[in-house]
Amino acid sequence: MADAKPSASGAAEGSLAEEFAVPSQVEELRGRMAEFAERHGVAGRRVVLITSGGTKVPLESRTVRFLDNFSSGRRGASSAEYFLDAGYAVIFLHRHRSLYPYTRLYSGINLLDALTAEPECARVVVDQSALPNIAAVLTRYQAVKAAGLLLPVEFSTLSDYLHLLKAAAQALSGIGSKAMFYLAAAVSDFYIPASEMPEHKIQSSNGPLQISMKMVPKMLSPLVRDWAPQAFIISFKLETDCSILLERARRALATYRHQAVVANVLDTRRGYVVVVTRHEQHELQLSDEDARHNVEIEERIVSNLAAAHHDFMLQG
Ligand code: 9Z3
Repeated sequence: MADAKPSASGAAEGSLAEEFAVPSQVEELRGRMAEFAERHGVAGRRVVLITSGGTKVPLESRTVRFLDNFSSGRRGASSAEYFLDAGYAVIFLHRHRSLYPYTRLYSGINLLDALTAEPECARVVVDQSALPNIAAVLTRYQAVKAAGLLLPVEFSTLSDYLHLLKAAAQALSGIGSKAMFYLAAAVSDFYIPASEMPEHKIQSSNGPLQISMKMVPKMLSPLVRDWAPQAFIISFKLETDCSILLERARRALATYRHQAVVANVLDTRRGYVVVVTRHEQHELQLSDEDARHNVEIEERIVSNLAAAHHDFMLQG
């Protein structure tokens, strides 16, 4: 008798194990994430795993060139702050050097322009007008740090991201429905398997470059079914064509059967998103007045999802 066809989630897991290099620190990071989740779970706190930033897909094993996914990391970093304000502990799985909670507020500023060395260099003085709200932001950051509420974990490549997402899911499995996955990272749909990748830098003397890339297995399948079946899972859907956005978001929800999709269009993502769930959809939009008061759409997204997570935990 022929072997049964593997399920979508089984096939994705198989391909993860066979075709994506395991990052060297994955065991240590899994342990740190598990300890973090347990400590906060025992204290009755909800824990959110936020993914943030774009993945990098190498074209050569000794990588000179790579395919990147667009994401500044601002959505993930600002959302982390709002989740912390809402009482969550946060695992921040982010692309190396993408925006980071709190420091993101000063990413456009050259720090050295805000500092003056006093005579003899015994002290360095901060010009607070060059770093808006720095005292208040520093106080919030230090309180979060002292309470151990934010655990940063970095990825660069798609392989790092996929393995660390699995490790995070395993680490959070002990806290059941108290865990939320907020998958805001922009993840590549395409990659070159290690077995097909040239070792050395591709030579331009060989003429125009033609590459063929494989489809990245959809890890939402094993995440929802096998790795974190009790957790509250949110994916993001990014399109540039608004006419297909909601249909794609609903299709993702029907395929993976997780709790919600946050749908956004690249050009309008800072002011408008739709939170799509199985039975409803909520449009979240900033008004001109909100924009004048520097309200961020992530505050609305997090408030909407934290309330839905609360209801989800009561039902479970
Ligand atoms: C998003 O849609 C995020 O909202 C953004 C945030 C990446 C647009 P920024 O970091 O932007 O603030 O500059 N993330 C998900 C993107 C994605 O790759 N989604 C996949 C898809 O749409 C599914 S997981 O197919």
